[in-house]
Amino acid sequence: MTTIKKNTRGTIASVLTIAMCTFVLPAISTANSNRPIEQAILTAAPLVPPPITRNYPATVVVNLETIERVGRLSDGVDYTFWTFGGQVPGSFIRIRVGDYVEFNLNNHPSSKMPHNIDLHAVTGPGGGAASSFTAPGHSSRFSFKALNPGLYVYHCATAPVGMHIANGMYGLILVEPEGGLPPVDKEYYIMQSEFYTKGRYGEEGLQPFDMAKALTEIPDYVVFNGSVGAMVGDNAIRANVGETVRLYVGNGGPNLVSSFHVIGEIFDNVYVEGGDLINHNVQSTMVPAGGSVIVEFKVEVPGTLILVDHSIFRAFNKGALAMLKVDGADNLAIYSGKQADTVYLPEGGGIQTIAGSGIKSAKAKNKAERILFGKRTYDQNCLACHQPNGKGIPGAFPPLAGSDYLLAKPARAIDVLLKGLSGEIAVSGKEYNGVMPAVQLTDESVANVLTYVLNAWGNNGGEITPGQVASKRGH
Ligand code: HEC
Ligand SMILES: [Cu+2]
Repeated sequence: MTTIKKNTRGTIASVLTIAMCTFVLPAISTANSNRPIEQAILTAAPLVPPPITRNYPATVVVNLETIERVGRLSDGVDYTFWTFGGQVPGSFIRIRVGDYVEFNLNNHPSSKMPHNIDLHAVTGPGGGAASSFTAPGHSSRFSFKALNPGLYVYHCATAPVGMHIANGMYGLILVEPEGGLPPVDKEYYIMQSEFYTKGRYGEEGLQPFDMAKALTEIPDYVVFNGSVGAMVGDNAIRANVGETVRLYVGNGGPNLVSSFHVIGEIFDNVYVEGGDLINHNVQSTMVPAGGSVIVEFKVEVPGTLILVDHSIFRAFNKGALAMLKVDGADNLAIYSGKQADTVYLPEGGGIQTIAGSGIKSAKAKNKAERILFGKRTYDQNCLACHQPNGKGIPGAFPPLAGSDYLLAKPARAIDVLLKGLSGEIAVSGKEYNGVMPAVQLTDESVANVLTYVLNAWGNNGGEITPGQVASKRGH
C-alpha cells in the first residue's frame, strides 16, 4: 500500500480508488484511461458481494483461480472437485453494465488439467474460452465490456467440456443494470448442479466421475451449492420476519433443468431466466442448464422454508434440498399453525373398506408357504400403516411386532381385518384412537397375512387357517 501511495501523484480521487484495492495488476485497458480501476470482490456461496453503489462504469479487475481439490459431496462421500476459487459453485462476481472487465484466470500449479472460462455475460467468441485457456501453473488475461445487464452463468469450456462442468466448474456473474437493483434485506447465492459417480447415492468413499451415467443424464446426486446438505441445519441461510429476500439462482447442469421452488413461500418477483422480464406471484420457476433466475419474496411468518428442485425425487432422494430459516414472531392472521387433529370418518362415521390388492391368493400347501404368501399380502395391504418392521407409528398406528393386543387373542385379529377397528384401544401399554379400515381380502389371504404377522419380528408363532376366517365371516 505504501509503495502505491509513494508512486501516486494524481488527484485525490485516484489515490482513493487505488487505496481501496487490495491488489491491483497493472491495468492494460486500452480506451478511456480516466475510468477508475477497481478490484472485484468475490464471494463463496451462499454469500453475495455487496451491491454496486457507483453510477458510472469502471475498469474491474477479476482474479479467479482454478484449483482441483478433494471435498465432501455427502456424509462419508468425497469427490475430486475442479473449482473456480476453491469452492463449488465458483466465486460470485458482481459488476455493473458498461464496466470493462480485466479477467485474470490463474490455474494453480497443482492442477492436473488446463482450464478456461466461458462467461455468458461476455459478448465475444466462446465467452472468453479460447482467450483464457490456461495450463497448470499459468495465468491468462483477457478483457471484455459488459454490454447487457443480467445474471449469467460462467463455466469451464475445456474439452471434454461436459466433464469439466460435471466436476464443479461453474458459477454466477451478476451484471447490475444502470441504477442497480432495488434494495432488499438479504441476498443469497444458490447454484444447482448434478454429480455422476461410480457408486450409487450415499455409497461411501472417494467417488470418481462416471462418464456413462453422465451420458445417460441420470445423476446420483442433484445438489445446491456443491454438496448434499450444504445449506441445512446450522448452515441454513437465514432471514427475519418482515425482511425481503433475493436469491440469485443458477443451474450449472451439466444436464438437468431445475424446477426451482421454495416450500412455504410464493415468489413476489421472478426475473425470468435472469433477464429483464419480471413475473409476479410465481410458485415454481424453471432454471435451464446453463441458465439462471433471480427471485424475490418477503418472509411474513417464522419457520423453515425448504428450497427444492420440485422434480421431487431429486429433492428427497438425491440432495436437491436447502433451508432458509426465518426467525421472528408468529403472525396468526397469515398462518395459524395446526389448529386441530381429529379422526376423519367419511360418510357419517362408518368404518371404511379398502379394496384388497386384487392378487389371486394361491392356496398355501403348508404353514411355511402361508407365511411366504402372507408377507406379500402384508407388503401390499398393511405395511403403509403398520410399517415394514411391524413397529407401527407412535400415536397413529399400533405395533404388530410384540403387540399384546394381538398376541393375547390371535383369532380376534380376524375380526379386526374383516370388520375394521376404531375407538380407543391399548396396545403394549400405549393408547391408540385411530381407524383401521376393513380390508377386502379372501379367507386365504386373511389367514396368510395373520399367520405371517404371528411369525414375524420375534412374535411367538401360531397359525390362522382359512377355515377359522370363514367361520368368523359366517359362511
Ligand atoms: C390405513 C392404515 C391401516 C392399514 C392399511 C392397516 N391397519 Fe391395522 N390398524 C390400524 C389402526 C389405526 C389400528 C388401531 C385402531 C384403533 O385405534 O382402534 C389398527 C389395528 C390393528 C390391529 C390390532 C391392534 C394391534 O396392534 O395388534 C391389528 C392386529 C391390525 N391392525 C392388523 C392389520 C393387518 C394385518 C393389516 C393388513 C391386512 C392392517 N392392519 C392394515 C391401521 C391400519
Ligand atoms: Cu476446466
